[in-house]
Amino acid sequence: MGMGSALQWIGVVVWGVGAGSFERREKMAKMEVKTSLLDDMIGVGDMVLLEPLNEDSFINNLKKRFDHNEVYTYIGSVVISINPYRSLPIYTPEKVEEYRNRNFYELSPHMIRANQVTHSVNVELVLECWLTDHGENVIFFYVNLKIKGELIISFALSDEAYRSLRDQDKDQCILITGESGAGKTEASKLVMSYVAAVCGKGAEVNQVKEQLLQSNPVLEAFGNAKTVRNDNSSRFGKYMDIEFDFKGDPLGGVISNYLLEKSRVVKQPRGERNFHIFYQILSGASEEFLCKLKLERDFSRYNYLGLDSAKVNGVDDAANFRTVRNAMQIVGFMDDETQSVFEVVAAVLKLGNIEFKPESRANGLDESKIKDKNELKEICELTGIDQSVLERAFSFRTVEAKQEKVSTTLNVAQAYYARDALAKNLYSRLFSWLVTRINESIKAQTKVRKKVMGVLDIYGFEIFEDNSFEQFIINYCNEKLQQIFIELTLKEEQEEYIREGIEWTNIEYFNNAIICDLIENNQTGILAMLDEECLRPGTVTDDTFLEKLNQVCATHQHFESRMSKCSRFLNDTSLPHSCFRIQHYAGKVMYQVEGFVDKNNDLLYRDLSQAMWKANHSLIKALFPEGNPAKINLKRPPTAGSQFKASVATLMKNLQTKNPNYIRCIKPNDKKAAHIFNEALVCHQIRYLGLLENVRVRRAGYAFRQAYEPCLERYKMLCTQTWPHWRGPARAGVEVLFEELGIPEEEFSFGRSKIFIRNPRTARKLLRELKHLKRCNEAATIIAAYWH
Ligand code: AD9
Ligand code: MG
Repeated sequence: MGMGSALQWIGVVVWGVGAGSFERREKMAKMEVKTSLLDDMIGVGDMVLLEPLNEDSFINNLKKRFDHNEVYTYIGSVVISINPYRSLPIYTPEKVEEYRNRNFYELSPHMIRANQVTHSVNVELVLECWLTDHGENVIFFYVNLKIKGELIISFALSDEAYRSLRDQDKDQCILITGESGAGKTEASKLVMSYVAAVCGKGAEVNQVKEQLLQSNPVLEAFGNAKTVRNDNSSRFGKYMDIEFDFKGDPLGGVISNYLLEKSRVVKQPRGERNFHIFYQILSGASEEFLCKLKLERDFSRYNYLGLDSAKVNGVDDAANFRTVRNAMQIVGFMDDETQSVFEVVAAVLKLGNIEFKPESRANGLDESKIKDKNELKEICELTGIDQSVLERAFSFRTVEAKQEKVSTTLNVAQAYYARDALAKNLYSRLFSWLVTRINESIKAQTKVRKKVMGVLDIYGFEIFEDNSFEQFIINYCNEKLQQIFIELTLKEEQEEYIREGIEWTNIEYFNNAIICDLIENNQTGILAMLDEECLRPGTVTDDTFLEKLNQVCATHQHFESRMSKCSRFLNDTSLPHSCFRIQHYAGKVMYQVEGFVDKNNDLLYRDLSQAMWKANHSLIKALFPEGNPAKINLKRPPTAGSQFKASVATLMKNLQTKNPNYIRCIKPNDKKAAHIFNEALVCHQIRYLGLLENVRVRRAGYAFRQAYEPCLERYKMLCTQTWPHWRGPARAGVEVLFEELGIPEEEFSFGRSKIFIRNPRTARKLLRELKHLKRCNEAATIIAAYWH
């Protein structure tokens, strides 16, 4: 007997028996009862299956799950994640055991302990499988992070991204969105841990993985801070490409950082802190190291460290300092580099203690003088900056134009401005340097063709009491991410049905493109007007900028201001004259216009950059290349806003070339507290994230789709007429296949180039039968070989 026919014969017979088997049907029925009981109790795992679907049932389902420690819920392949604000004892060993010996493909949803356990230090990553309802990618892995046997957190999704990356040769990106404190950064670290746990082994690969993971504590120490919304708030945007070889082993990574909130270096809102690293160094460094850095342990000695909230509950700054130093070592910082980095940190902290006093000059003007030169002297000793040059740079400003050089004296206010500008620049440039340095270590060493998985973790949408340029930039970035979500999941999905000629009733959703346009339009956008104002000759102030906004944006639906010509807001006393308000997709935010011009200009007097460039300190010198007199550039550097806009545009382009996977993080309460599920707050987030619309599109739509050729190729062995060869057009083959399988007509639609399957269960059934058949065929192969 030929091998091909043996396969076919046994395959077809077993398929027939399998499908009708009483025992199997009974098992399935039992499972379904069990699943629905479970759904009643803990809510459904996938909102697509929720009955009935409305806002109340949606929130109720999330709440049920949250109360049962189920913080992840799907909308198709989008993951909703609710911040539990505590360690999660989600999956008890008994539960795992209960499911353990079940047939993998029969249970839904189902968790089964997988065979892979990875140990790293005292942290154990246990991989477990979870069967979900979706399309081809039926199996999601959970990564359960356990410390000393106790489950700390569990995470799904990245498996789908990782496997499509490995198996379908498609670059992936994981977009993590949600407001400040919703859990984005934690999620992004779990994705990275997951990837590290599942892919490749061996010393070289392990080093790459370890370095990728250890870049996190370093960047968090320098780029995160306590805010009123989040004790570990990211104050920069981060996008990391993890690169893999053809086997799916990691080769390295590249990190891009987006605009650090540098104003925090010199001033923090009430109840907030400066960047973690300052507190870590003062708490965790040895006496000897502090002495070397000319620092004192006492936080209150430093003007740049806000007084009222220096200690954060549950945060051990000293221990974190050791973690950061250790991480720097693993990432590959040499000892002298680490030393230089901390010298810069110390210098920044000490700069804040330099104070100025006015001194009258003969011409009647006040000139600023340093009150006590001790701090200045120590900074200069620490950093190799020439003391007299720095002192002069705090008293005079030189303006160079073509052939001329004009020196003017600084008054006290200007001297403070110069000091703070220097501190902010030193720190933010140090931060960018750290990213570059980490990239040097983690970049892929080989030039083989790579596949990429991008992970985006930005600062979340923010509304504070006082919102300034920084919040404006952060919220703009969030608008752009919402826009890409809309484009790819709500708009694109619906447009595909229309393109494919599938009957479709449009589902309405709010498209925030209009708000993005208000901010970024090249002619009339707020950023363009801010730039125009900054570059305009004559007296430019925040008020003239606001006037300009009022002229241009007055009639825009999402812009509000009391000075605008539009009378809508003239009597709105909640809106002061010095503010404008934007109705963002996630809520209304009132921005204080004060500081916009200045922060956008981001001026550093040339005398200061030259003083830095002259420093006998290779790191500081490298941070201020424009201070080199030989490279004087009279052109204005691009403004902060335009740089940010350009880098966000590049990021969006990059993301659009990849297959997106979403984690939509939700904050359950405003108290940073466990167990509290504030329905109103969750409802607000669900609305602005467009999650209900997301489910509606998924439900009215088709869970699974595939072009005719690959679909036929994949499933043809399930049908006697299409196996082993189908001679006609692929579409006709799929028609025959579906008819023979007895799939009800309402379950699928034939598009122009693809088959669309409505119910995930149908897609799953196909796959289940295929797997079943394949297993039988393996048996057949063995039997056939035996008979020969
Ligand atoms: V921001 O936009 O950077 O201000 P994120 O990044 O969204 O914000 P983050 O991940 O930092 O929030 O989470 C805030 C805090 O919530 C963390 O410090 C944890 O204490 C807590 N958290 C978040 N996710 C989890 C989780 N999956 N399990 C337990 C969590 N705690
Ligand atoms: Mg964060």
